[in-house]
Amino acid sequence: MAQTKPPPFTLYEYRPSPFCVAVRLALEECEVLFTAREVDLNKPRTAAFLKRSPFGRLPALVEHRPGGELAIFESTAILLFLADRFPESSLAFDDLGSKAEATSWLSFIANSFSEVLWATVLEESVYEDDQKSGSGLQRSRAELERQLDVFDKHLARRAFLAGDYSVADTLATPLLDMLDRVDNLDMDAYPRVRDWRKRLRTRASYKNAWPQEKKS
Ligand SMILES: N[C@@H](CCC(=O)N[C@@H](CS)C(=O)NCC(=O)O)C(=O)O
Repeated sequence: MAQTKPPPFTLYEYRPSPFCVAVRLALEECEVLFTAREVDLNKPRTAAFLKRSPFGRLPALVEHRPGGELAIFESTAILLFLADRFPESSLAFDDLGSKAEATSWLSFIANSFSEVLWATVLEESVYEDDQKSGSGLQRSRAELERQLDVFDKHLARRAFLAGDYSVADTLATPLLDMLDRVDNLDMDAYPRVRDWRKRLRTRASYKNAWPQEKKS
């Protein structure tokens, strides 16, 4: 009987995590086959998993190579690895300049934008009243709106953060979806961000990321 080869990648993920969604999207952008393994955050991580992701966090990606496995943790590291690993894909960089530009935006999205967005969502819709800090929410909300304004102005001259579609947009995609969880955010004030989000959602990677589920 013919043996079918297992997919060359395994993605360890926690489905609701935007960082895991971004890696799934990147794998779709590269059109590579992978096995998805959901990790239960409530259970202790196995020693084998901690070898792949030393802090026990998701996502982690493993490439199965003839000489052994290559494990990568941290979504930004995984996205940059895939961009280099698949030079024919939409994630690949044309040259050092375009890599530098995309990496700048990727770093901002991964650090400043994601931090302020999480802080706002936690304060507004996750924390109990006794955990909330009114001044903390005001600060993060104001900073979130300031950042959206900068993105909006930046996108006046380009369709994606670094001109062409890049890993920065891949990581931004699930984080922009989190804006739905921010109370009374008027996206009409950021029309280019709204259109950018729409563009990202029409990509095949977004539609194909979860084959059994229909995407609106
Ligand atoms: N900076 C990390 C963040 C990953 C992260 O925070 N993952 C969460 C899920 S959203 C996690 O694994 N939490 C479990 C834990 O910290 O033990 C990345 O970009 O990959």
